[in-house]
Amino acid sequence: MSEKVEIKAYTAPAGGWGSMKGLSQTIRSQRAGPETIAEWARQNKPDGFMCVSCAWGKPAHPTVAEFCENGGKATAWEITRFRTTPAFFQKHRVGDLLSWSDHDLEQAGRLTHPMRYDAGSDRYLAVSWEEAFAEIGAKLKTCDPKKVIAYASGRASLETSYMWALFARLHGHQNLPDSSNMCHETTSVGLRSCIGSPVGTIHFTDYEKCDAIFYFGQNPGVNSPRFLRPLAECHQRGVDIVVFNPLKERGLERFTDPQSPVEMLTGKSTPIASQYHQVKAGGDIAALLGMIKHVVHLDDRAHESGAPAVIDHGFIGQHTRGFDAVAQHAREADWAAIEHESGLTRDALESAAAIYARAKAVICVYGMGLTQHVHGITNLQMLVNFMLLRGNVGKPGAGFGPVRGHSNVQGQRTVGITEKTELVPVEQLKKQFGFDPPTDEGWDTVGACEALVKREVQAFVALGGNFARAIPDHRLTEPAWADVDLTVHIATKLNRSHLLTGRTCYLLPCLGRIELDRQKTGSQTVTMEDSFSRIYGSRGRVEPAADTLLSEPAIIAGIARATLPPNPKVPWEEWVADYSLVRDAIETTYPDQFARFNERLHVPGGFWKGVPAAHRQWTTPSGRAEFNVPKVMNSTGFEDQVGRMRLVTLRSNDQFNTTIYGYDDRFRGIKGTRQVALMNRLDLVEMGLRDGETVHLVGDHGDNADARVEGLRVVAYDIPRGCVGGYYPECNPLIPVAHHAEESHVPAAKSVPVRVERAA
Ligand SMILES: Nc1nc2c(c(=O)[nH]1)N[C@H]1C(S)=C(S)[C@@H](COP(=O)(O)OP(=O)(O)OC[C@H]3O[C@@H](n4cnc5c(=O)[nH]c(N)nc54)[C@H](O)[C@@H]3O)O[C@H]1N2
Ligand SMILES: Nc1nc2c(c(=O)[nH]1)N[C@H]1C(S)=C(S)[C@@H](COP(=O)(O)OP(=O)(O)OC[C@H]3O[C@@H](n4cnc5c(=O)[nH]c(N)nc54)[C@H](O)[C@@H]3O)O[C@H]1N2
Ligand SMILES: [Mo]
Repeated sequence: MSEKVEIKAYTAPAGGWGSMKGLSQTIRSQRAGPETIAEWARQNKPDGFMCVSCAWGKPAHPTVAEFCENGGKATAWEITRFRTTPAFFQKHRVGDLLSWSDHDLEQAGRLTHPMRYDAGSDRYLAVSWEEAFAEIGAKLKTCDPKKVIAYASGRASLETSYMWALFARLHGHQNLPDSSNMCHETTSVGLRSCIGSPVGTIHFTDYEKCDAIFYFGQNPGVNSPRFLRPLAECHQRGVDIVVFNPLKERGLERFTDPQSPVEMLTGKSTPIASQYHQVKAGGDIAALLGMIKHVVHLDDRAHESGAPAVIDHGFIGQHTRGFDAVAQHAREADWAAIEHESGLTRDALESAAAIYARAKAVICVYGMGLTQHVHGITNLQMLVNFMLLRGNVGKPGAGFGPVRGHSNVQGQRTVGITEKTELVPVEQLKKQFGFDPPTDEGWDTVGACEALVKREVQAFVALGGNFARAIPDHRLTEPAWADVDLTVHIATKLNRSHLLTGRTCYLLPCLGRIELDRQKTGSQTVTMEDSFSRIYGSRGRVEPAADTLLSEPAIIAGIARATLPPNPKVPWEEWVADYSLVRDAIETTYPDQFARFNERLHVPGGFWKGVPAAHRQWTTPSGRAEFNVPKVMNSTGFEDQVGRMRLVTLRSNDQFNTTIYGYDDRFRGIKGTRQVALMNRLDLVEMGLRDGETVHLVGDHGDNADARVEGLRVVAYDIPRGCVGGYYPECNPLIPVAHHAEESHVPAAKSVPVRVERAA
């Protein structure tokens, strides 16, 4: 906690002066110089660098300031004046740093030197890069490759990610969990099984062509604020925006464009949602079923009266499979059950469905509110059912718009970071690099957590991120790190994962994307893929935080050369000298998606890697888009019981994942603390609790009945009954490792069974 706690409803729109103030606070807190302002001007521009925050699209014709409050914060946070030097580690023992908050650890600044943990003094000590690579390589050589994990957070470039995945496979494993496993893996698995393509199907320009948007469980005001302007433009064009979210998120209610002098000076704002449905956490399956039921009903009625059909039977006959069973299931569904499970009334769902039934082109947007549930796949299947009814995929202005998280998380999967053999061009790799890639399935994030808890992991090497903090069940996972032989973290800033040291432990500082990356052939460009499957070049220009830093490709090459026998087909050193050679290798491995890669990387607006479903090519086993009858009525994966609440873990406006910029969640009116439990007023009355009182959240799942997060302040909040909101990652100890999405294994962080206990 950094400042005075203040909890007061915030009434201003998203964007506007509030976002300006948010930016200036970050500039001050990072002592950022004029270069930060200069970099903001280059952010997300064709000749600039691609934002290190989210994966939102980079338009071909950017605005003057193509960055948002949170992208601006991310830039200032990376090019901060603060440094975490060897002197810092001399001063602070690891045992002491363990008591620091996530905010304070990263606030210490950019890491500058390679460091090795010394258990005797409980300190990190500076080492040379040569020593670090030599020891890491020697240890990795002695490990059973099947017990080595190579984690990747979704920020690393396509070049880095390709080298990373190749290094793992050359070593003999594909234990390649990545942040996507905690995020949109439900999209990868769910969309692939229904429409063949594992990613969104829309183009950026489809927002100019749609006439309705159905918007589930994504918070653009905080997590993708550059989306707010297209949304406001949609509203101004008369597009209906129908939102499903347990919380009233300000960015979905109204927005003032900070780049519009008129709006800024007059205080005018544009409303966003035309309907806002506060669905229960885990209630989307029922909400979608209710809407499907109504559309089927309207279509049946039209059929009887000879009026034009409401459902696109032509599309369904030509392109899909399984419609009749879903239509029949919807006809038979009981409104009382739908209302109970969704927390929404029949009237509300029918009026939402009426918008859908008359819209000619619908985009469906979604985020973690659908993917992070035990039955997240069923959420997506229901979304697909809904969209197929009127052929809303593969036509202008229509399709799926999952909003991805990390700036290159989608791209990492494209270039081989996956534990699944069927997604890897094994024969091509074999030919290209002359080795036999492993074909047994590797560990994903849940697999890695289970192996960790069972003490099966020999080495854990992380390309960025804060794995230990982002994963579930810290109670079981945190103590397990001490039993890992080798932990290695390639990172820009200090975080808690670096303090949970293995028997041998290295912390390797790298360049950030905004920094100039000088190699033998000159300064280098890297590439990213955004939420719209478009690929862009990104060039850093800022002087590196220290001259002792290496680039991520150089660090991977250093470790790989020390670990693997020489292979003339894998020219690590030449790749590091010239990243365009890595792009050539990527093009050879994935010729369809990366044709003429080096030529096209500076095309304004990026180049499109191609998504078959966007052309109505269904690469499913049946060759058709699949309807699926839901087997469950909600996505929680547990029974309702008296006293059991659904915990929804949330991001504040002042964080990027486990990076906590500050303690001001402006839109929710919570300042100075993250130790809160947001609850419905009626639940408080029923439990005899007062607003502002201190409570504990206690696990209520067979696997974590003794997990607790203590000392939370109750905030009476506009949230459906039976739900409680708390912050991620503070509430992660309450999520059991086993509580994850079926099939995709994404931890089910949006409905966790908990009980609320009054503090004594
Ligand atoms: N500033 C900033 N930007 C970020 C991030 C960040 O932390 N900070 N993180 C990045 C990453 S990695 C990701 S994955 C994305 C995450 O971006 P989002 O997908 O927006 O993720 P969350 O904020 O976790 O949750 C999204 C919304 O889901 C709602 N929700 C919860 N449960 C349910 C439910 O059962 N049904 C429905 N319909 N809604 C529900 C919540 O109220 C919340 O508004 O953002 C990326 N961008
Ligand atoms: N309860 C709950 N848990 C969740 C979620 C949730 O909604 N609820 N969301 C999940 C999601 S969607 C995600 S994506 C994960 C996030 O999990 P991660 O991606 O592992 O976590 P981050 O917080 O993004 O990682 C921050 C760290 O990345 C490092 N870093 C920053 N920039 C760079 C760089 O350029 N290079 C390198 N090498 N390192 C860098 C810094 O050291 C920083 O401390 O968390 C998941 N966990
Ligand atoms: Mo994410």
